[in-house]
Amino acid sequence: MWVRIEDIGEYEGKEVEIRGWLFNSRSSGKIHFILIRDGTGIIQGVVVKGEVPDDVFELADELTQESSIIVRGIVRKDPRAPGGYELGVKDIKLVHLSESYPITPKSHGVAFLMERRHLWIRSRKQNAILRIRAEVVNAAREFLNKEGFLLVDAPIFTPSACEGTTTLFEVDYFGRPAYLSQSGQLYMEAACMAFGKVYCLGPCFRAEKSKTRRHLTEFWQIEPEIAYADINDAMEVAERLVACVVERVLERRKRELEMLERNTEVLEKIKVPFPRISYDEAVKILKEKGMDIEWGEDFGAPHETELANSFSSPFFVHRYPKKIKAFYMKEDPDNPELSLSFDMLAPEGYGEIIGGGQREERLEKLKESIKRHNLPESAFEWYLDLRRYGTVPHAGFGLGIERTVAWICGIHHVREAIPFPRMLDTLYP
Ligand code: NSS
Repeated sequence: MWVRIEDIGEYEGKEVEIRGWLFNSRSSGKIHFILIRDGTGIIQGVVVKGEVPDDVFELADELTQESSIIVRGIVRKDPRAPGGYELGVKDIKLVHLSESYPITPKSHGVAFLMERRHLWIRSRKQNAILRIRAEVVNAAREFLNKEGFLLVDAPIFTPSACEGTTTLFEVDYFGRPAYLSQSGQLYMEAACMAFGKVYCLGPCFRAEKSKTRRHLTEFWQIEPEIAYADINDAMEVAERLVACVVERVLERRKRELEMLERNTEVLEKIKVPFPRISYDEAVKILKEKGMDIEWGEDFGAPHETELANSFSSPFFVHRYPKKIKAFYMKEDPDNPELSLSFDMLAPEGYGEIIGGGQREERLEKLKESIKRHNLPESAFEWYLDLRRYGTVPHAGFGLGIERTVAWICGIHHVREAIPFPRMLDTLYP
C-alpha cells in the first residue's frame, strides 16, 4: 500500500510502499541506511544484506542523491529515528537514477541556491518554509470566510496606479498602456459596496528598484475591505487575523518550526489587542533612540527595524502624515495634516507586515487628493462613482504574505518565503 511519510505512524508493523527520492545515504558494509523523502517527510530505510535480494542490496549502495525510488518495507517504531519510525526495507524499485545533484548536504552560497530554486525547494528548510506559507494563507482565508467576508478576485491588468506611480510595471495592452496591479484595494472598495465585507488574495507587482530583505517585485497580499467601518474597525480585524494565523501555525506546523529552529516564545505570547502608537509617538521614540528622522518623513527600513525591536508583540503605528500616504487615505478630522492610516509592524526587528486605513469617502475631497498626487482623474472615474452612488465610510488593509511568513519562520529575507521569488536581479528560474 502506498502511504505518505507524514502518516507513517498509522502503519506500525505493516508493510507499506513509499514513493519518493533518495535524500541521503550511508553504509556500514552489511547495512545500508537510505534516507527517503516524499515531500511530506523523511524516513530512514534500513537495507540489510541477506534480508533483501542481492541486486536490491547492491542497488541501495549505488543510488545517487535525488534518485527517484519506490521502496517497500515494514514500518518499525524507533525512538532514535528522526520521525520516530524507520522502514525495514524489503524491496527498492529504481524509477530514475539521478545525475550528479548540484545541491549537496554541504552548504552553498545564496546566489548558487537562488539560481537552482527549482531544486532548492526540495531541501528540508525550504520545504518547511513553504509548508508554513500554505498554512498562513489557508488560516487567513478560513478566518475571513468565517467572519463573513466574501472572496472577490481583483484584476491584474489595471488602468491606474493604487500605490503611487514610481513602482508601476507598464505593459502594452493592445497599444494602450496598462499596469500590473500593485494592490486589489480599489476594486475591493467597489466590491464592499456590493457585498458588505470582502477580501481578495492575489499577486501584486511593484517595480522596487532597491535591493532590500523586505522587497520583492512580485508578492502576495490578502486584502479585506469593510463597508460602514472606520480605522479602528479595520485595526481590530487586522489584529485578530494575525493572532489567528500565528496560533494556527503553532498548532499545525510545529515540526516545521522546529526544523527552522524558530524560537517560538514571542509567537506563543501573542494576544489581542496589540499595542497602538501614533506616528507622532513613533517619531518621538526614534528620536530618543538617536535615529535620524524628522516629523513628516516616512520610515525607512532602519527606522522600522528599530521600532520593531522595541516591541515583543506585533503593534500598530497609526495616523501618518497625509503627504507621505496614498491618495485614497481619509484625512484625520482632528488634524488635517494627518491621515486615518495605519501599519502593523512585526516585532523582533521584522517591521511592516500590514498597511491599511480608512478611505476618503467624500467625492470632492477625493478629487482634490487625486489632483494633489498628480494622478489622471479620467482613469479614476469609475472609482469616483463609488463616492457618487451611496458612499459610506469604509476601511480595509493588506497583509503581505511573504513578510508575514518570513517573520513567523524567523528567516532573514523574504526571498525564501515565496516559491519562486522575483526581484530586481532575479527572473530565473
Ligand atoms: O503598500 S501597502 O502598505 N498597502 C497597500 O498596498 C494597500 N493598498 C493595502 C490595502 O489597504 N488593501 O502594502 C501592504 C503590504 C505591506 O505591509 C507589506 O507587507 C506588503 O504589502 N508589501 C510587500 N511585500 C513584499 N515586497 C514588496 N515590494 C511589498 N510592498 C508591500
